[in-house]
Amino acid sequence: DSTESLAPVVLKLGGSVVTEKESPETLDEDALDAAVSAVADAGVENLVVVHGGGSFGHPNAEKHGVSSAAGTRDARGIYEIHDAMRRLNDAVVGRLQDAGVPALPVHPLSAGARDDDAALSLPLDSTATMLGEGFVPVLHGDVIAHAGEGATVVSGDELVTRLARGLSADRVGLCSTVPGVYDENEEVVPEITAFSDVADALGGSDATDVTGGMAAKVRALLELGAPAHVFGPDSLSDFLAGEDAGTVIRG
Ligand code: IP8
Repeated sequence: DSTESLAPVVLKLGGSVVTEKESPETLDEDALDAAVSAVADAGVENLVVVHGGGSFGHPNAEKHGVSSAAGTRDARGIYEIHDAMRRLNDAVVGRLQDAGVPALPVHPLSAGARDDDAALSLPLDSTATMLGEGFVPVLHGDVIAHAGEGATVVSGDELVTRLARGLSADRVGLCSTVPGVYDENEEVVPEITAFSDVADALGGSDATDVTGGMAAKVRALLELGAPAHVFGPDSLSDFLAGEDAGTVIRG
């Protein structure tokens, strides 16, 4: 990549933050407004936003039996999943623009792909050029063409990893509904520098993706090459102001 000098901040807004997870295709208006205001007030230069699906996209993916490993060749089904995520992206981009943030959409389906080992490729020229021109690119979990599978899901977390590495991000923020990574006593761990710091709480050093989100997430974030902060909506302004928020993961 020829995009090394930009050193952006990559912020993921979890689907559980911006939508009401229990009601199909419903925005969490208050939470979305609060997140949008925090981004607008912070005025971070070189910001890339990624959002997940929450109550958008996931139900459609489930209906068509599509995950990041299992694909479909049903173009209508693929488009249905993409369209749900695109409509959520429209809402996020629209609200950011209404708040004065120069947000623009980037749709992974149109640019990314997986090879037959499921490795993700996503050219970053458009995102990097948008950043260079002062825009705030807003990507989203999506479906993408996958060699040998048709199309599969690409999660917001995978996009964060790709963006952080490919753009040599300065800092990464993952804003979800939990205030950080918990220890055994459900206290937020302030800093993780090795998986062994949280192995007991997260289910052992051999735990892989199947045991669920956090262990795999922490492992991926330790490999990122940029400090990653895992925090809840109340800490979004702190993170954007450059302060430590929630759990800081430094590999
Ligand atoms: O919520 C969802 O992205 P995620 C993408 O970050 C879908 O896993 C379901 C199309």
